[in-house]
Amino acid sequence: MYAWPASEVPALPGSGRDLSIHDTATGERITLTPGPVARIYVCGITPYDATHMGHAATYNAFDLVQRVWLDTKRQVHYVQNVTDVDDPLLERAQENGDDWTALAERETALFREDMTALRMLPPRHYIGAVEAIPGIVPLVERLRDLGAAYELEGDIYFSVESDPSFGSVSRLDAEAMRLLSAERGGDPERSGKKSPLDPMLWMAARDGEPSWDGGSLGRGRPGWHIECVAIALDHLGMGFDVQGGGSDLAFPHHEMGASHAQVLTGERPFAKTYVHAGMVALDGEKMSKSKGNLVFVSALRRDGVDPAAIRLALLARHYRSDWEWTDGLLREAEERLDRWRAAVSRPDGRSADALVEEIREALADDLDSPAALAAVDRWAAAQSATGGTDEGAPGLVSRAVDALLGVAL
Ligand code: 5CA
Ligand code: ZN
Repeated sequence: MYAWPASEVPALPGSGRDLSIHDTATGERITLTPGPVARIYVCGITPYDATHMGHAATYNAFDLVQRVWLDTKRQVHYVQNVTDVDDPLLERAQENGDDWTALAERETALFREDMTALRMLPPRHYIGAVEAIPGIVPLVERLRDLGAAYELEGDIYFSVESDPSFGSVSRLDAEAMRLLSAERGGDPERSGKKSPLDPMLWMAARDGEPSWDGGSLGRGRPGWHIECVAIALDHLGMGFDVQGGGSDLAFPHHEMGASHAQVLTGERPFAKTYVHAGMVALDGEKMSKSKGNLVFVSALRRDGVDPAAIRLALLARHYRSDWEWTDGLLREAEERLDRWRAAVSRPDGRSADALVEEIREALADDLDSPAALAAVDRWAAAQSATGGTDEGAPGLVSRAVDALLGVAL
């Protein structure tokens, strides 16, 4: 499907630094050294409700990864999916007496608008689960032929025991895996499975639910993890640079995806690095569609909030920490935006060459966006206190803030 329009990324003098980032699978910092074309897969939305600040924070983190890579003069091959058929989407449509395809299309359209307004760079390939089905079916058939998948009452499950490296993404113990599996879309209680953790690859058609021709699998619909594997393998291949998402995807989603792909291809790794953003909460609880404690990007935009201020509010928190959304954070971001805009609106100013390097250094250091904001704050404060005579400085700051932080001044 189509994605959304790209905002221009201004070129900056000199070159950026290689990104050092926390990798979930090793628990360590890794300096990423992709080839001339960096490859990244970021898990997309399940479109049954509007984009909330938690989603926006996660996509902001991976937008920064791209911007750091672009600043090192690499191209970026970015792929994102849309889980446009899955249980929560069908359940929500049923509750509201809505058509599930209309719901998915409406919420995906709103997501595109939100991403455009926030200046998130679009993926090169934006792929829906439904359109990926013809590519998913042969993968499930191959897993079955390899003895890594089995049938249970018409449904097809993946056997986690078929992957000797299962567990290497999240490094959780069996009990933690079991709890998270139950919480996040798995069915550890279903009897007849080889291991309680085994995830579904193909769900046989249920009455009243949409289903597709699955060839030798029979009619049905795809499981969640195989969806992202099929799309990533099709558009990026094995060994791509980064798989990203919120920390709630480390297990089971990214663990299972890595296992599926590794068993399918006999190669490792699926992604070279697994990067996870922290969870954004509201009133002490993780913001989630199922709990309903949400602040929507589109609602703020409707209230007249400048999307650049929303983006600055996201940047004020480190991507890896869990944090709480507050109205105060948005007010601080609006004030910061005003200060920065006043500082760049002057015809000349304090030299900004060192500032560009400070922003680059902060982002290369595990995407330390709060440190990058602090550096711009210092420049803006000095600019309004004493000024300067560098005619290129305000323009350079605008371009750097746009190129590296996605904020249009
Ligand atoms: N469609 C799947 C991924 S294939 C999915 O998880 N969709 S989602 O709509 O539930 O989430 C989209 C992205 O937002 C995921 O990366 C998820 O980890 C992230 N996310 C969801 N809730 C939050 C939150 N409260 N804070 C930060 N990130 C979040
Ligand atoms: Zn995914």
